[in-house]
Amino acid sequence: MNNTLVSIIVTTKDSSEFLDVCLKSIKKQTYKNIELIVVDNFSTDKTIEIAKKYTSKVFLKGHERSAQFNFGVEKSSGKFVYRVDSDFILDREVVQQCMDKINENFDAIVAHNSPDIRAGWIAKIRKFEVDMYKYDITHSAARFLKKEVFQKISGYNEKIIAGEDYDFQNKLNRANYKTGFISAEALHLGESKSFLEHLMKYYEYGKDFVNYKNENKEESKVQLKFIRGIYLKNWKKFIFHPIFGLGFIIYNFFKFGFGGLGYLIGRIKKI
Ligand SMILES: Nc1nc2c(ncn2[C@@H]2O[C@H](COP(=O)(O)OP(=O)(O)OP(=O)(O)O)[C@@H](O)[C@H]2O)c(=O)[nH]1
Ligand SMILES: [Mg+2]
Repeated sequence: MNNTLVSIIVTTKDSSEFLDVCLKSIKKQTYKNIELIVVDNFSTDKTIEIAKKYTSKVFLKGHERSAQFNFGVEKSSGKFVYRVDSDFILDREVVQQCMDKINENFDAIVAHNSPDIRAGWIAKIRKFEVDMYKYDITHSAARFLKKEVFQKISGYNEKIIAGEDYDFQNKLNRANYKTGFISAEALHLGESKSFLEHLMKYYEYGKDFVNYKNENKEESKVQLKFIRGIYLKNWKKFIFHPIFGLGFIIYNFFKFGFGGLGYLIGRIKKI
């Protein structure tokens, strides 16, 4: 049990900007019994070339992250599976901590992803927000879990692109699986550098949120709330960092505006 094989599956699409450092951080894990699988959505950049430097298990498969990860799990040999995005750098202890935690009788584990603030001021505001979600099950999603559990809940819903991680965690919760948290983190390098680019991403995600909402009617009321309980719980953060606090509130109006517009268009298209 202490040296069980862990399958790490990285889904990619034109990911050459960060893939090399991502895969390097997987190779540098203190836990060594790792099978690395890359499932690529027909990239036209150097993604495949980079991936092949680190593993021979590189597959081509569409059409988006959820379907690609499910496919990767089918190809895996590990007892545990771990979904790592191609723009993450893992702390060296992440896999070891996941293993230690899962052996304490958990089924799935959350390693917090924190925005890389070197990307710019939007990433700084995002970090102010996202770090409030560390250890909070409502706004987190497990990516490391027992393969058997992954299969029992039928993996990721392939119809969902935005909010697929929330959907997945909600399925785990409904089936009464136990989710634990670790302190080690993943650094999310792929933060938006321009505000407009970021808002357009939410506009696009908004269009797809119809699918997440349909599957998660109750949970979405809390998970997509404009003013979240977790902000109130972290009120001191807003007092001690007033500029970030105010920046976050303004940013949130824009995010919900663009996301909401996308959502309305998505709904109209569905009708
Ligand atoms: N955009 C996109 N990403 C894909 C696709 N297939 C796999 N991925 C991977 O899905 C993961 C997440 O994609 P990102 O574009 O980084 O999106 P994200 O980080 O979830 O978005 P934010 O958290 O909102 O910044 C990355 O590992 C991508 O390489 C695809 O077809 N399109
Ligand atoms: Mg990303």
